[in-house]
Amino acid sequence: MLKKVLIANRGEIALRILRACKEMGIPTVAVHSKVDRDLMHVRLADESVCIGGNNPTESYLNVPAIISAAEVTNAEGIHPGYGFLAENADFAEKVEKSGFTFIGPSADVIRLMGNKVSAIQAMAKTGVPTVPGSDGPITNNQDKTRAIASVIGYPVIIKAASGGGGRGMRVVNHASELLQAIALTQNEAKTVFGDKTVYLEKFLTTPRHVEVQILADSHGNVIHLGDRDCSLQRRHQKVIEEAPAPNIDEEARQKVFKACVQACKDIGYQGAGTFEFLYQNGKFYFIEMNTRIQVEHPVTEMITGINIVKEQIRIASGLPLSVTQEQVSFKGHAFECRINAEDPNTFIPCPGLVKQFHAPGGLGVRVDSHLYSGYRVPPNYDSLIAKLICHSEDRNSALNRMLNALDEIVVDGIKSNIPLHRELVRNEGFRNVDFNIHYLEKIISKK
Ligand code: MV4
Repeated sequence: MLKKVLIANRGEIALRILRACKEMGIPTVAVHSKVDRDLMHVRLADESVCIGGNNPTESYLNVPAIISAAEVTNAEGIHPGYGFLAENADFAEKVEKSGFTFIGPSADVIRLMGNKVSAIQAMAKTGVPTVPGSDGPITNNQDKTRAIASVIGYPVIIKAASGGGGRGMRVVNHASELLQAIALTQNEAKTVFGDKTVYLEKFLTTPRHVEVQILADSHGNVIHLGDRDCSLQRRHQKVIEEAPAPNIDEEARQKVFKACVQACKDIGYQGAGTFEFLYQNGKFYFIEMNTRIQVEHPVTEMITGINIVKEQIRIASGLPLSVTQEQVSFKGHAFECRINAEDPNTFIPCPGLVKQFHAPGGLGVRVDSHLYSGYRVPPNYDSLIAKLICHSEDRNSALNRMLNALDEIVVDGIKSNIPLHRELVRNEGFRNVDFNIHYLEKIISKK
């Protein structure tokens, strides 16, 4: 087992990782920016190092500072959490070259998945269903590009190979707009990512976002932990997630689980990973793979009883997964509400002093949060302050449990999106699983 783990992140996920380490008896190192010295996990860690200023580039993105902190504290593993350096292949490589263990997949696999064109090609090759598209980068051959789009049929979507998570995309409704849209997306991609490569896909108009969690160890064992629905989102920020994804065609689902497991074996995946799909008319279409622990992993933990962060640490330590696929069972239904420090109507971030924090409780209620009464939410980072997770035997009772928990929770002193969650959990379309990726933005625009 890793002898000491450095947590290269902040907020709730840093605390989540710290808790896993403590349960496993692994000493921890917290690294933090100046303003983050009062974070909950910094207080609880065995050691802490201030690695720089409040701007993320000076601290949580500061690779030499993080590696130096690992050196002076004699850490063995480095957990990147999500965001920041979590999917930075160069960071993973530098961590390993400096003699530490990156808690995540190899730099090569991160790189393969970071380029969306190579990711899709790798997936298509192993039998994961993909979106009909250009099967590679768009070339300079404009006649060929026009032909591809017209065979696929409009609308199509142009995406940057170095994009992902909703950055660098453009929908094209008519052939007359195709070439200009490609040129615009290429220019933006060049500016934002330093890579003008773009590709083309059929644009699915009303899909749901369904993703599959997998775990793969260094002994060739690969398992899936089922799926999650993350369709309720605004501007590519997820707001409520659930597991399992409701109303999914069971045959298509089992087939896609198998394909994801096989894909991990074929590409030599190691660690926790998520396959992102669009799901429409009973079919799955792969769009991207995430090579990190995800914000919404707790809903999967609640229905499987498997501690995904502990499995990540076991895998990085060279140990086998603690369970086989046959030992994984799915029980009940779970939701996660992302509580953000923001205005519930305008979505403008609202950092500041949390005068009072009260966490809800009871059977099947989980709160992943670094908040405490008297904590000041700094303005420098993302506005996620708590994840409220409720589990129960079925979807409806889990929603009712969430309603209670949302009534109990108190975050005083700053604005939060708790009022929005109270509304969403009562929303008829949401309760009836009558939604897609556009549903939340439609609700908001009607208010
Ligand atoms: C799409 C799509 C429709 N058709 N691709 C947005 C984020 C990035 N991960 C991929 N995205 C999309 N790709 C095709 N071929 C619609 C989206 C999309 C979306 C996807 C998942 C969750 C929310 C979304 C919101 C808007 C658009």
